[in-house]
Amino acid sequence: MKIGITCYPLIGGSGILATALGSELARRGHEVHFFSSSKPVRLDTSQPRVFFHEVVVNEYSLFRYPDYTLPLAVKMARVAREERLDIFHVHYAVPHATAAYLAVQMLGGRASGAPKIVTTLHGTDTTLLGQDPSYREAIEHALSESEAITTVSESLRVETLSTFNLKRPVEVIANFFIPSAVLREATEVRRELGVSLDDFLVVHTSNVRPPKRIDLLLRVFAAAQTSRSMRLLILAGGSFSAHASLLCDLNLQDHVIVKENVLEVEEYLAAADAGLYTSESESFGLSILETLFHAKPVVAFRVGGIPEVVIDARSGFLHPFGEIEPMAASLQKLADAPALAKRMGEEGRRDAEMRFSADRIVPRYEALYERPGSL
Ligand code: GMT
Repeated sequence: MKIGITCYPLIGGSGILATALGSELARRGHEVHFFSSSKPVRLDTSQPRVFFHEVVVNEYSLFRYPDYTLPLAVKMARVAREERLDIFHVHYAVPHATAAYLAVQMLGGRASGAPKIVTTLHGTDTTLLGQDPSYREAIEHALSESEAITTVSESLRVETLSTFNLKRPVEVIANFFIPSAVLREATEVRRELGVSLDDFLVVHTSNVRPPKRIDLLLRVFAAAQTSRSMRLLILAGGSFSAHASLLCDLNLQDHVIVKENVLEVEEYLAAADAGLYTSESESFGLSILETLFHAKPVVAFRVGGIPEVVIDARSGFLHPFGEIEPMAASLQKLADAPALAKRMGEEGRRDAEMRFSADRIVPRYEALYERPGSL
């Protein structure tokens, strides 16, 4: 098939997932066309059957705010016409699902053979923008014009159904992950970080935006005292400056290592002993899945879709949101019992491979694309 994928290009779960999906579809013989404002960070355009179409935004002086939706819709319509695309698969509803609808209308509608729209909701497009009166109706409209709607977890499906008035089913297709070969040995990575092999290295990777609750991350870590020296590595997909003062207030400067805008997170995940995640809301937690794939147990709050990814007491420890002391105690438990941490990590990897591998998930999207249209 010929599939158009629209996503955000930056470090963020929806763009990362869309990029992995497109690459995997191309590997399986489909032709994949990406639409975004710049090349998605993990996209390799040297792969066969993968194309990237940059959406250029003009900053006309009359516009107080630059408009992205219309140039995106025009680009999607033009490429669909020239390349005869079968599918528009948009990741994150705003504004991608609306742009897909406009593109289909520009092409004369579905009856004229315009691509089928598949919308995958990733989280904040429902949980945040879906609650915003300036967006809710537009999202609901775009979803009702999508041939298929998917969410990345059951928790997000339930929230989507209670947020929007939808007349079509919402299907859950979970995220997947394909670990790449880790090139540097753990010892080398730890040497770079100044972390000894005896230290218990806890890793956190996220875009460090407000829902990730970096304040709680630092407080949990500060509360976790153990007989073993413990270090925290934060791989921040953005600037960490907003959190620097709390780091000092908690006297953690010598225990926390912050690396900003690291694109290759996997070698750090592989070199760590456990993952720590303190989001207040998370539809799935792709970073958590990446951590599990590297055989590290995860300590996290039991929010959103996280319990669908981490199995409490098997691949990690989950606690009610905001409970700092029990979270810290779980970290201590793992640090003080390396065999337990290793066993839980292995269990997590086995479980992740069984439930969230590309071979399990990607055929579900292919089946959706092939299903006869319903609009
Ligand atoms: O807010 C973010 O974390 C970014 C957002 C995105 O769309 O890039 O992440 C969402 O999508 C990811 C991929 O499906 C999920 O793993 C994240 O849990 C989800 N974030 C939230 O729900 C807050």
